[in-house]
Amino acid sequence: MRRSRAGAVALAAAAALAAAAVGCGGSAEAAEPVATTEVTMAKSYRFDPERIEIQAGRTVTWTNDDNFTHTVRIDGRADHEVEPGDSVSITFDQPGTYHYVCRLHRHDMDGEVIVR
Ligand SMILES: [Cu+2]
Repeated sequence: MRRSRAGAVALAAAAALAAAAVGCGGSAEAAEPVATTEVTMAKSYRFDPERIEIQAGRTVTWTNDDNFTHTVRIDGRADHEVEPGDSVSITFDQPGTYHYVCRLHRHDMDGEVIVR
């Protein structure tokens, strides 16, 4: 009896570990760049998707679906304020990796545009 109970506990622990491992894999996958030119400033201070991938010469549009003003400031470039319901479009002519933040919520909101 005691032995089988211990076995059940070990199994439960193994299952919990497996579930945790799956959770890690899921969040790493979410950080993969998404091939799109549309980024939403979604509710609760985030860019969705955070990392995108586009071809050189394409224009990316950020749309603010949140209830607060956000901004898009590509590193080394001018800041763009986006009111709720508004959007801003930026064209990327040169290949490279462009990191950007929301100037107002830089600790919560940042993203990356990878231009091929
Ligand atoms: Cu913001």
